[in-house]
Amino acid sequence: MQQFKHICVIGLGYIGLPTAATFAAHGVKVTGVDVNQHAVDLINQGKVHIVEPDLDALVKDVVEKGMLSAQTTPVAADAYIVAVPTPFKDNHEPDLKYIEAAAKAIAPHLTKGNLVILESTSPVGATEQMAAWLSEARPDLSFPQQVGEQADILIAHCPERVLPGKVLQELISNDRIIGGMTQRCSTASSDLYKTFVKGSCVETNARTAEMCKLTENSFRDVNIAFANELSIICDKLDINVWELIQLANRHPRVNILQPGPGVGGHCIAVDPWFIVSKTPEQARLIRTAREVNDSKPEWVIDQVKIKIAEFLQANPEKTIKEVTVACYGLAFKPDIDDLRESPALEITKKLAEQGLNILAIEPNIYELPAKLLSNVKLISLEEHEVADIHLILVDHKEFKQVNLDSLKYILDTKGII
Ligand code: SAJ
Repeated sequence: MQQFKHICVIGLGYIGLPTAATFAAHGVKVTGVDVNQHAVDLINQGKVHIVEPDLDALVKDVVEKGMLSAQTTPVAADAYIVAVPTPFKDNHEPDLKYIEAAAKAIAPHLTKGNLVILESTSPVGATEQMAAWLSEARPDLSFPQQVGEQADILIAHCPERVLPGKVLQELISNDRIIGGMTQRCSTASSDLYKTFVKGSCVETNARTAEMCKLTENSFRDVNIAFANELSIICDKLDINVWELIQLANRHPRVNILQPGPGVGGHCIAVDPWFIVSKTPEQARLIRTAREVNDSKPEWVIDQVKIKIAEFLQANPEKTIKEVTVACYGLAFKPDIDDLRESPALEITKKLAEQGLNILAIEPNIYELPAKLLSNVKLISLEEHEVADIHLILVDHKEFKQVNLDSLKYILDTKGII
């Protein structure tokens, strides 16, 4: 079994930092690398720049023990883990510029026997591309794409699959897909992850590992799209979609997910496009699911307009400028403070742009993001009754604890009432 005493984790975001801290807590010395100087400084003080349960205490502990330190450039190490973002460009084509930059930063430090693992969610072929960038920069070393098992440098794709909000638990308990470019690459990667992974380390090749991660998130996206489409159909047919799904799910082989205001976050709304961009002709269902989920916020906004019209008809003394809409939740999913790619935030912003008075109720944040206009005011849940229209966008636990049933003009996109 290969021993890894010192590793370098490139990218200290939502995945890289928890991974770095977990290795450090299990006896591996970790140098964390990030281009964000502010994040590096905070980590070196034992603090964190992202919100994830228990991460702050873990980082503090491993930094104090001298097992984790951060800097802006890589160093020589036994293994490198690349956990940088893989966004898409305007045309939904994956953008590998951060992987390229990471490969170029690692390359000068590589020595024979090193392992380089790509953890970032990536389109099929990205690991081979990373290997090509590394070999271009280091013609003195051999790589798996050139000499197979004899390579000086071992390369694998081991996608992260942890759920935001449960990252520290799932890092340890989930099975890990290990996609080595050769068997030796897979064996070395399994050895590394077995430092802390309690689930199985399941070995395959790099391309299958890439596709596996994309498949998992596309599976969820397609299933959420089904639920979202059902909710629109049910609205037309005057059927309660929540009751319908509950009833259908009583069938032993049916398990429909929940509709909502759209799909947010930086994974499920992004990763399916990596399949579509490689195989546009074939990935018809996957593309349609993305389109269904992406169009849901507009449908919600149309529903709000209908509710406002009803309200104004019943309250002719009011003008549209005087109508107040309370938006319950801004985060991209329940019980977190993460507003990135959030359909709830997008809907709130678009309603505000139409000149409506918006009251945002988001128990997980203390100030509104700058991109919301001044006609949006953050209020506490206790003050909710001042609003005319009530729009539930996120099923935060706090919202389930108050009685909203008696409110007259209410739109519940999450089925909490
Ligand atoms: N959503 C629904 N209905 C549902 C479930 C979710 O509308 O029934 C919405 C949520 O509100 C949210 C979005 O989907 O806006 C995504 O939330 P999520 O909880 O399904 O997933 P993420 O994005 O937080 O994390 C996913 C996970 N993937 C799968 O469950 C297959 C996680 O395991 C991955 O590691 C993560 O993506 C990632 O990093 O790729």
